[in-house]
Amino acid sequence: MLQTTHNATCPLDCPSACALKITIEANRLQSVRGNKAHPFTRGVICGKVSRYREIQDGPRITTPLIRCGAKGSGTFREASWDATMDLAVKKIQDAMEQWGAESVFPFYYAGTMGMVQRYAIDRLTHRAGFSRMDGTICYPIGFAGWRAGVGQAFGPNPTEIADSDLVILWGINAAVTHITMMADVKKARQNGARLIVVDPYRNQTAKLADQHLNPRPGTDGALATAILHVLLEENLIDRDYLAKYTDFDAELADHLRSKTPEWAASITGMTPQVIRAFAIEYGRARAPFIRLGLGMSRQNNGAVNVHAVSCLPALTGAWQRRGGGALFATGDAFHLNLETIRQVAWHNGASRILDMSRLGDVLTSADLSPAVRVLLTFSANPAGSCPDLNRVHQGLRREDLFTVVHEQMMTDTAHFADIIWPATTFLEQEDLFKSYGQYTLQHSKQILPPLGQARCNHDVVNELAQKLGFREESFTWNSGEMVQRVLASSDYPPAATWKTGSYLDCTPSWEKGHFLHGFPQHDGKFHFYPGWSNINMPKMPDHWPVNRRDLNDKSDPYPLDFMTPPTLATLNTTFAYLPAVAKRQGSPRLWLHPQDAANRKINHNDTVVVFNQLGRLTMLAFVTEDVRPGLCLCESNFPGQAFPEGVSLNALSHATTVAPDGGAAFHDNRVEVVKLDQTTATAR
Ligand SMILES: Nc1nc2c(c(=O)[nH]1)N[C@H]1C(S)=C(S)[C@@H](COP(=O)(O)OP(=O)(O)OC[C@H]3O[C@@H](n4cnc5c(=O)[nH]c(N)nc54)[C@H](O)[C@@H]3O)O[C@H]1N2
Ligand SMILES: Nc1nc2c(c(=O)[nH]1)N[C@H]1C(S)=C(S)[C@@H](COP(=O)(O)OP(=O)(O)OC[C@H]3O[C@@H](n4cnc5c(=O)[nH]c(N)nc54)[C@H](O)[C@@H]3O)O[C@H]1N2
Ligand code: SF4
Ligand SMILES: [Mo]
Repeated sequence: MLQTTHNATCPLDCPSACALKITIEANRLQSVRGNKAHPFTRGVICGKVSRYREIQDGPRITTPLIRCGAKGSGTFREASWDATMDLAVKKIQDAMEQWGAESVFPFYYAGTMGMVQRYAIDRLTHRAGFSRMDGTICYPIGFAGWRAGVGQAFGPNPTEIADSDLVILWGINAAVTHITMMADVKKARQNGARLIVVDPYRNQTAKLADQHLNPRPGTDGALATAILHVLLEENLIDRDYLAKYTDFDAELADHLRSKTPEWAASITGMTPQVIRAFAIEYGRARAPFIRLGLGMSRQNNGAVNVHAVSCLPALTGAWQRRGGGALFATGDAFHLNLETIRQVAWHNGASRILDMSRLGDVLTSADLSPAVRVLLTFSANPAGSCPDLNRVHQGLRREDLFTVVHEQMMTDTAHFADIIWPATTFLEQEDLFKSYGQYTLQHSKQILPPLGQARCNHDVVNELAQKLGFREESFTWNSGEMVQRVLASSDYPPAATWKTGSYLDCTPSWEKGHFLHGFPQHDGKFHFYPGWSNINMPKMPDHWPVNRRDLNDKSDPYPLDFMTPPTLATLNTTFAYLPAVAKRQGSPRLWLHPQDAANRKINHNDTVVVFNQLGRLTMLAFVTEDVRPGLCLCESNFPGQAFPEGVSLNALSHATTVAPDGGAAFHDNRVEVVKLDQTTATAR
């Protein structure tokens, strides 16, 4: 049989956005490899996507389904697209008539990062006047922190890390979440650079590092501010740079005077000596590079912490040197005009905006008027990924809520559906991709026919819109036309003319990436003064004590910090529903320090119950010194069925709105842990 090889882009919500080489034979996927010619991928991809056949040929949903058992029971019967579409249209029209268009709530995220598929539902939302969604689940906390100082989400090319003499991976578990970048870290080390990882636990990346610094979660603001103090005290600063490129002034110098390593030690749980040595090593390095992660931002004070860390290269002027500076994300470098896809101009501004991170509240609050009656979910698994998950499940169980789920797999969310529509995979649809960790714009054509009756988001949205009576032209274009229109309206050449075949290099110039012509702020300067819109936030780099641990009152009597960072085997909850992956993952394990385990008479592999005011989960104890005393965690992304409670880790995550722009503080929760047999009286 004839084999053919095609270019594609990994569609998953991962900063690497790898360029792929897809081999097919007789309309079946044979292999997925990294594109060796691509300047960032360089032929290396992760194991899970190289095994993508497990999804492509795996337990996919292939026909529309209608619920036939009790809500949430997961029993469905096969139905046709026409019948399910007509039912959905009727439910939407009824809801619009009885309660208004805002009673319909489309919920989506980045199951596919392709612009055309991901944002398709927006134009229907805007045209119909449905409730709009505030997409807070991942990015806004960190971005607010970065934007406060630097201004926009771009910076040096991450491949420049290879030229650094001190690489600092700060709150990013790159060996798991951004493996492609580790190639440049490795090159830097071969050239003699040291690698320091700043992370509350000894994660996969910390295990590879020359040094692991382990502040308590949510204390990076204190650590960074103390480093600023030492740099100033030791005169390891660049005064010319500060004057030309920043808003540094005497008041700030004064403020920093009391922020000693001793002050930070009491907050971070590190020693003053380690903090001072770190600051001096940073100040003396020729070109230190800090890669900040989203992980460190998932705290109630995350924005303040990200901003404080971003101040370090501004104080020393490290930005000016090849291999030096910092990077948080790259997405603002692309300047894509997505209006053709999203049609933001269509909404009249009157329709309300609901916060995706507070879905439990949205679905169960008696105060919301009109209540949500129809929930349409695309490319997202809120019944696994949203905080306060018991409340989300409670809402999804409502008999007066009609839920439509467009999915590839029978996820936790699909279980709660009234209708399930089969979704295509990235190999079965066309799209355009930017990235949040590198600088290439990529185009992927459809390579395989849809499996069964699967359809892409774009086509489903167009059909739904037409059946609802909307006649605008953009509901008639196909995915390929959409790609062309977005490129043309963004002043990019047509994809067919790209010399490399599937990507365009959009890396900012060296001067731009290092902000040598100024920072993208109104005054062209880096802002040590963050100018938060929320007046309760600190005026200058500092520790902001608003985390769960800082509440320290009767409303939060749980003694252990609890985090839920991702693992290598899954990408959020994608892959988690594959039997082979579930087997590889094993049971959920609670990492617990030996001291905390001993205090509770818990032994390795004991069954434990982890609980707080939001819920309880049963797991196996994993007693290890890789977490510090007072911290426990479970590496996340298990399906609900992995726990006897039938609900996943976010049963323990608070859905508190995070300042200044919203978000979910997934790594800022508190719990208590007991051995299973002692729990009945204490845990609920
Ligand atoms: N294999 C795999 N890759 C992924 C994902 C996945 O699920 N699996 N998810 C993708 C997505 S959607 C995203 S957004 C990215 C996220 O990727 P990252 O930016 O790496 O974020 P996390 O993995 O959530 O957390 C990274 C680290 O932050 C640490 N951390 C938590 N709180 C703090 C803190 O207060 N201070 C500091 N210094 N560190 C802290 C955690 O311990 C963790 O080790 O990864 C993407 N890549
Ligand atoms: N405890 C805890 N919770 C977290 C996090 C954490 O670190 N800890 N991380 C958070 C973060 S950073 C994020 S980004 C969110 C992610 O949360 P979600 O956006 O819910 O991400 P996934 O769980 O990957 O779900 C995406 C779903 O989209 C489906 N999908 C893929 N492609 C397509 C397509 O083309 N069309 C359609 N219709 N469906 C498609 C996949 O099958 C998958 O089930 O989770 C958050 N939740
Ligand atoms: S999940 Fe990330 S590392 Fe794996 S192939 Fe996709 S983009 Fe690359
Ligand atoms: Mo994310």
